[in-house]
Amino acid sequence: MTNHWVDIKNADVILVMGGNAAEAHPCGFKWVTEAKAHNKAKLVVVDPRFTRTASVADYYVATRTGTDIVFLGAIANYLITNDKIQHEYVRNYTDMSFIVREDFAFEDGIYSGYDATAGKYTDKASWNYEIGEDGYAKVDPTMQHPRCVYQLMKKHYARYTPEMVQKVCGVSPEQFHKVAETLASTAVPGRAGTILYALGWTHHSTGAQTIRMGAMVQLLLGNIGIAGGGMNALRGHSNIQGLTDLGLMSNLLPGYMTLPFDKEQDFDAYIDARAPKPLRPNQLSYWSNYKKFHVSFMKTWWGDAATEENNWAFDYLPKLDKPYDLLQTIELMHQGKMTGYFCQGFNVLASAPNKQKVTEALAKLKYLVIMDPLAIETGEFWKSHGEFHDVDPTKIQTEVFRLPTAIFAEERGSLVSSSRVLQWHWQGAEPPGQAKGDIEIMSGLFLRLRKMYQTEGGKFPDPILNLTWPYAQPAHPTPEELAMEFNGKALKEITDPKDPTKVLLKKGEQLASFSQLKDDGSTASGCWIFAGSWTAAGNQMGRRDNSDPTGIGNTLGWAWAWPANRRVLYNRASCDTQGKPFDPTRKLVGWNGTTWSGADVPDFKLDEDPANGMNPFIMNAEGVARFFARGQMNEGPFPEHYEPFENPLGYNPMHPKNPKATSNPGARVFPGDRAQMGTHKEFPHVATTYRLTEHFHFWTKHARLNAIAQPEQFVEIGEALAKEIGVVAGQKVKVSSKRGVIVAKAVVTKRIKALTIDGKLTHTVGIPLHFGFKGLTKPGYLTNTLTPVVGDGNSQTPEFKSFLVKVEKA
Ligand SMILES: Nc1nc2c(c(=O)[nH]1)N[C@H]1C(S)=C(S)[C@@H](COP(=O)(O)OP(=O)(O)OC[C@H]3O[C@@H](n4cnc5c(=O)[nH]c(N)nc54)[C@H](O)[C@@H]3O)O[C@H]1N2
Ligand SMILES: Nc1nc2c(c(=O)[nH]1)N[C@H]1C(S)=C(S)[C@@H](COP(=O)(O)OP(=O)(O)OC[C@H]3O[C@@H](n4cnc5c(=O)[nH]c(N)nc54)[C@H](O)[C@@H]3O)O[C@H]1N2
Ligand SMILES: [Mo]
Repeated sequence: MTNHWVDIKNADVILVMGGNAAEAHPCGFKWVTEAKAHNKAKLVVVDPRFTRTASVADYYVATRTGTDIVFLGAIANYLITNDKIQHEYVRNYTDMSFIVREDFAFEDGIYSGYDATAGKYTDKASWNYEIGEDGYAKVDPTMQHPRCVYQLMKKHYARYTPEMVQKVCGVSPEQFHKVAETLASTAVPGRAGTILYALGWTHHSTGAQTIRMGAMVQLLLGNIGIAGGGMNALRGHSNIQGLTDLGLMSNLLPGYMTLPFDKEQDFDAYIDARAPKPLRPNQLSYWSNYKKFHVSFMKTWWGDAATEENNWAFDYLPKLDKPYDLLQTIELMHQGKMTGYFCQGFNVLASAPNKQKVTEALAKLKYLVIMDPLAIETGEFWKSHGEFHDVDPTKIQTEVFRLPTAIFAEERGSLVSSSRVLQWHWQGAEPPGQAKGDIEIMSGLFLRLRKMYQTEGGKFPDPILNLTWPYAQPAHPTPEELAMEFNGKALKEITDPKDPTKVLLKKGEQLASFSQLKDDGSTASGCWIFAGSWTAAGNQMGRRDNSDPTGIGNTLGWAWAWPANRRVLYNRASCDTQGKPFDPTRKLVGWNGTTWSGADVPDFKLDEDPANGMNPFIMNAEGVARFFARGQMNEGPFPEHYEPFENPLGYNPMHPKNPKATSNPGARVFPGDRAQMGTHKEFPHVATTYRLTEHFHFWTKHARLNAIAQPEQFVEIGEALAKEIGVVAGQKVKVSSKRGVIVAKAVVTKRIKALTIDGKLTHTVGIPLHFGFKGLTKPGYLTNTLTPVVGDGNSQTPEFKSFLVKVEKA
């Protein structure tokens, strides 16, 4: 979240689109209720299903899955053509005035740099600003230049009309206008609007661009960086925010640093590529400090073995030939290229797309290790529960090891919430039986591996042998020791550069903030954005002071938020160029003539005089927010609508004559998976998968009360479809896709309506994801028996929310 849960109460308009907060985030949703009760906020919900969130909305619109870029693109068009934009904000704080290169082009769904034979983008150089000889991007403050971002964007979204929304999404122009007008009411400085989203936006082959499109709408309205505004991703597992913060993705290092690619063998070039110089005069470009974050991280992992002479052990880092995301991993496993697989807190058989492929892949492993408190489906994948497919268990050689682990309530430590708040929690119970904590298991593995390298050698033992392991009991590192290591400390005495007699940090002292990090090896920090969470004053995550002097809800004494305990990112943008809050009644920060201060930690240098012209988006080299993604996105600088890989029409209604632009040209599909895509002729119904409040994924079916509340798999179908296939509520239906078949009870509902898409009546089918063959619910099929394997163009998140099936009476 750019903002945080409590801040939702400050909104005048709340758009929930691409998520179902009332059911998947029921506790956080109370802040929507607060905004409605105390602020007369309007709640707008856009979802293919009438959910419990929709049931309390002021306005609900049913739409087709996978088409939100059309809806939001049309909102952008509406705001621009009806002049409903926050002018001062857009002019000063975005790239609207930046001039784009002459060779940039867009035609019939495809951008410049596309290789038609290869079917992909091979040259993204034209997706950039025009850079002058001084190294700065060229701008036209009048925004009249035909190639400035404003003019290009206006032209790009002119095609996104209410009529197009009707054709593609199945939403009438009246419904569209009602949503557009409600959102547009927040374009004035005195009104705030927020967007809450989750998987209905991410689980698509165009997920990342859908989120960008939402952010673009928020920028036009001046809703980023203000109280009651923002782009708010409602995250999933309780600590999934912490997972990405700590870099537990195959291409990341902690604090959103990135691993080098294999063509990046040179350390200085690796750093330079990630530490951009400012693209406009007087801008900060905060990532230019990358080397400080990186060297401090390397000192944490490799201590004295990371020296200036060996480029801080740069050679120890793996260099990526390609991303090793989930879909890639399963593909390699399926090709028989993997020996072993660790499933730690992950039920891959249930949660990854195309269960048949996952089963075949796991069957090719030599060993599979499950670290989980429960006996999960993945550990018994060989039992072949499918009635329609699966593998022959007598031919499987995979050895499965089960290591029973503790669960979070049986451990102490910190969890990072969607609000970026690191909150310390205490142990509630002892783990049962032989269960051990994850830290203990991983430490045991590491110590044994290190011993093997010590005694037997190995190809490249240095990274293992030199890894720091500074814990009092090596087999039992404590959560406190790890938390202090993530925060970081001074490795030498650090003095004030302006006054060397002044000692800022003693040797060994915990860092107070990431502004103290150095690139000369004198500081260590395991995760630079966490610096400040455990300082010399102790554990900041354990703080429980909920005082809120201004009433705006920031509670700066409650736990600790990254970065720097800031609760609203980009909060400098809540003020005009002179540093005066746009809305004094919702003041976050302001300039008082000598310093920035307010109800939040300013997202700015505290003594930065606004007269110097530094802009609020300090993480971007241009200092402003981007409508035009330069090289950053894989399918082009402006979000464009592409159909889901399985779609009910067989063409893209925005580019009906260009098959290359039917689905996202930037998405990745492996050849074997492409052959497993179905067409609307065989599979005429659109399917989407989702959560129920009564279950948490695949675990709570092991708990009796939850199993009683929702005892067995069902499929939701609309009344029109039920009539068409001759099914009444409670009867069984067979749902097939190109990948497999499930059988479940039909719930016939008014909550899902058939939509008319480009003249064609289209039915949507809703399938909850929680059921399987382990636990106390009625044994049944895994929902992911049906889903296709295709990753979003940037994140490689699977397209779980839009694919094709055929529903029949069983
Ligand atoms: N009770 C419960 N709560 C949970 C979880 C759980 O298992 N159970 N899981 C947690 C996790 S890990 C996560 S990631 C979050 C997920 O939180 P959500 O994303 O809110 O959960 P889903 O139920 O998958 O809801 C997605 C919603 O998006 C809608 N949708 C599908 N496609 C589209 C589309 O193209 N456009 C729009 N506008 N809407 C679409 C669906 O109809 C559905 O209502 O929930 C978390 N909270
Ligand atoms: N079709 C479809 N598929 C989906 C989705 C969808 O919407 N539709 N949603 C996707 C999303 S957003 C998510 S997040 C995934 C969820 O997929 P998974 O993460 O695979 O599902 P969970 O059941 O949450 O698995 C987590 C496991 O961690 C175990 N666990 C709990 N605490 C601990 C602990 O302290 N240590 C260890 N080692 N284990 C622990 C639990 O018992 C559980 O088995 O599913 C994805 N798959
Ligand atoms: Mo999730």
